[in-house]
Amino acid sequence: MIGNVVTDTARQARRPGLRTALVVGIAGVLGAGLMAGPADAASTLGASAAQTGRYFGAAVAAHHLDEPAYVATLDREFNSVTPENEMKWDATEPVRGSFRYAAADQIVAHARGQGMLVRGHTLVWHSQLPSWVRGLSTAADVRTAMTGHINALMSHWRGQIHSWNVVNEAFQDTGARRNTVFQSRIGDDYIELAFRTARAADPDARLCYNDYYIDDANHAKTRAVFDLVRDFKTRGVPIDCVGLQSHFNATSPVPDNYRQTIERFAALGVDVQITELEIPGSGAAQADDYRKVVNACMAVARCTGITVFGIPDHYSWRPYATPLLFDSEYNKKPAYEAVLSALNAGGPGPVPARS
Ligand code: 9MR
Repeated sequence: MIGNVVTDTARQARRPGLRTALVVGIAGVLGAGLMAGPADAASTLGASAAQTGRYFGAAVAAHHLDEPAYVATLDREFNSVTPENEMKWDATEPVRGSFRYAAADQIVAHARGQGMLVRGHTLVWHSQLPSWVRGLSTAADVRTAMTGHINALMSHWRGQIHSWNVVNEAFQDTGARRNTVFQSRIGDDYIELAFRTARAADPDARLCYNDYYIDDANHAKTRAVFDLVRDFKTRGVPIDCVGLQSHFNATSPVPDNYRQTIERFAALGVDVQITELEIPGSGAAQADDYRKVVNACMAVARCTGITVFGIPDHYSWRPYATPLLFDSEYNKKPAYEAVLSALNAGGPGPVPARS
């Protein structure tokens, strides 16, 4: 029963040992080519995504979890969460070796209580990085700090995280590596070290490389990430997914080749997840763009989930752009309806990342 997939996915999230078997089971039940027809139309984002074995998630902030309307919308519509800031390095290890998990724990507990998946965001990133890390001067010291941080966080939530953004935003728009403390002290190999460390720390979590402005296959930055993934796959470095942040706006619109970009990543043997989706606007144009994005994901079996970067517009990191699916009164915007019908229109079910 397709309707039970959400529940099964939810349950297995709490019983990580069953995950692989259930993902394979879900794929088997749905079949690679199964299309969900109008008769199956679900009435919430999460349930409609689950019809093809996908999730539909939101970035959430722990300090909103005491607001009834926020929580009601989250619990009704979404079956995955990403902590917007609470798992970042400055929040979790502000002082070397001294870890703070309470805010992120609150989100994880809420999500798991509701049977939602949790995306971990993020382990290695140049931003929201405490000054003690930026101040480290030797390769050995940065290596120890980085692997220690990955091990601590991934052990703390071992078995509870569906996918981790292991490394975030490592490239510049030119395709060159971003000059971070990790890059400048350890060198090019730091990404590989991070992924190998992550695999050992939580073998059940899917390991993602996550970035913005990699939505167009022709951009230099996208090509640099293709090369990274191809290289890792060739050499057996663990990587399971690429996160397309997909922060779209007037100067960086949804590219016409978005679906092809997703296909090209998938063809390298990784899942694709849309991880921080936002598109400014309020009417038909915004709805059309959201539809385009969801249709592109639904067309590719290995595009396994979509996360919007917040719930109501006024809590967006760019509130003036009103880039989300709910207005500040939690009313559904036209973009919401577009997303729901695109999800209900179906598409090929996802292929398990590692079976
Ligand atoms: O939404 C986040 C905002 O609350 C923070 O102040 C900001 C700090 O850089 O980070 C925002 O989220 C970022 C995300 O974690 C990674 N991709 C870019 C997002 C916007 O900066």
